[in-house]
Amino acid sequence: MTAFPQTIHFIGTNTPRRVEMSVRDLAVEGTIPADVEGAFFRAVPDNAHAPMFDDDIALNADGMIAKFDFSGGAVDFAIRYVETERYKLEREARRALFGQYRNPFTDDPAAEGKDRTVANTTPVWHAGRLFMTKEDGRGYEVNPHTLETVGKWDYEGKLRSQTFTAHPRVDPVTGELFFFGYEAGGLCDPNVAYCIADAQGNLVKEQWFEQPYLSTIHDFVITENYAIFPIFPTLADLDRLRAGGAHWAHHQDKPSYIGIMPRYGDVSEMKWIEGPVGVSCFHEVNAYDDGDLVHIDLCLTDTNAFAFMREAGGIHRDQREIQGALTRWTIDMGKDAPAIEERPIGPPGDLCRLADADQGRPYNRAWYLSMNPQAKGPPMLGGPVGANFNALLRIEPGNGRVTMMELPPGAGISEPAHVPSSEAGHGGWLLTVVDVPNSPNPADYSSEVWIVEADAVENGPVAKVKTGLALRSQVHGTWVSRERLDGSRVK
Ligand code: V55
Ligand code: FE
Repeated sequence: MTAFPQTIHFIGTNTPRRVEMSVRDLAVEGTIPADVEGAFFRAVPDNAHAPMFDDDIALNADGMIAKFDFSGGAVDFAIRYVETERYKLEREARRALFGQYRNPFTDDPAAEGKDRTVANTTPVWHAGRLFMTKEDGRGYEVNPHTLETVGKWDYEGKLRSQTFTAHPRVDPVTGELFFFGYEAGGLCDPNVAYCIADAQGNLVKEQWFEQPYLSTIHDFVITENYAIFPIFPTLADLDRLRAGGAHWAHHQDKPSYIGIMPRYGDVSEMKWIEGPVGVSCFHEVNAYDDGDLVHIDLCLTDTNAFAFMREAGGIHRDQREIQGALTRWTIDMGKDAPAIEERPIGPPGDLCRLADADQGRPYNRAWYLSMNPQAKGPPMLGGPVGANFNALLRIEPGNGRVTMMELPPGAGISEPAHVPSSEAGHGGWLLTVVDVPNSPNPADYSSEVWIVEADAVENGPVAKVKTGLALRSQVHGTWVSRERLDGSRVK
């Protein structure tokens, strides 16, 4: 085993842990609410092997699926690698064969023509199946009980797109899964596949359209009437890839766009609306219709939040200098030439969470992570961009009211999952992993799951699950109720 580079991608909460395990009956402090019955799944990039290149990044690490199972107040933990084609080849070779993030021209010849996806971004639950997803390939189905990999998911051979987003959207009323895949036809293909799977999980629609430039489309949004593709000027280039360069480079001088079409319509109805120049966004909170108006709420920044995507575009700015805001874009679809009207609605931040029932509908609260301006000392190292968030915010987008949950000094927090309550009028619960430092050594911390009342985040946790472990940072997480787990396709 060769050593891991000592960069932000492999230190702090990005320290490679590489351990598959299961632990029963974690220590619980406080009382777990009766509503919290089911599983909190997390997608954790964690390299099985040291990378081929010293400038490798956390987004290129093998996907692990982790599960906190909550049952009658007891909590069990398990974590396993997603056994992708890539993971299995490298395990056999006992070394990395796949090179730079999303650049097949940097691979070992033994990897030629093999599927490069690492399924490391979001656990997705739909129609009784659990998938691990990454936007550069198709999802992998995982057994939600054992975490064994079932295999690559292509809708029984029906899906044409070679890629599947890590951010599909489930309509809470119809149960349909709306999703897309960019670079749908292969590396640097400008086609985007827009797809719908019905509530039973059958692929019922797949249409392809061309985007105005070759951008990374990380997320999208639906409303009751529209499918909306916000795109930002972080672009791919085949010649740069052939020369061994980065997949993505941010272009500070190019505009953003919104592609908007009727959600059950034809891609020929897509309207492209130009947005502000140079901005970036990875996650939209939500969108909804309000007569002819369409409101889209985004975690917007004035440049790309990932240093490696900025640097590939020649943009050299310190992580702490990046500006942004939770931002509302409003479009009047009643106009012949609709334009984007922009206003800030909350502090900067990312890794947002919406109650599932509010998806695509008017809503009055959401949660996301931010930096507490009062926190003393630097943020905890690690996480996808190299610095962890240290505050959980609850926002009421209608009136701008913001409440915050603070963390212990030096702690980092990851994206919360929302658990609805069975009690009428109760806003449910959030589950979030908090990494609490034990010593000045950035790899020495304890990972805890905090259970927080969703409408009273300022009160702090009602219970903490203490793993006694230092877990590697997740990207996204997903809550799946006991009822859904019991109804899984794979038993
Ligand atoms: C993101 C995460 C990815 C990726 C591209 O959070 C974008 C954004 C974990 O992998 O490949
Ligand atoms: Fe994401």
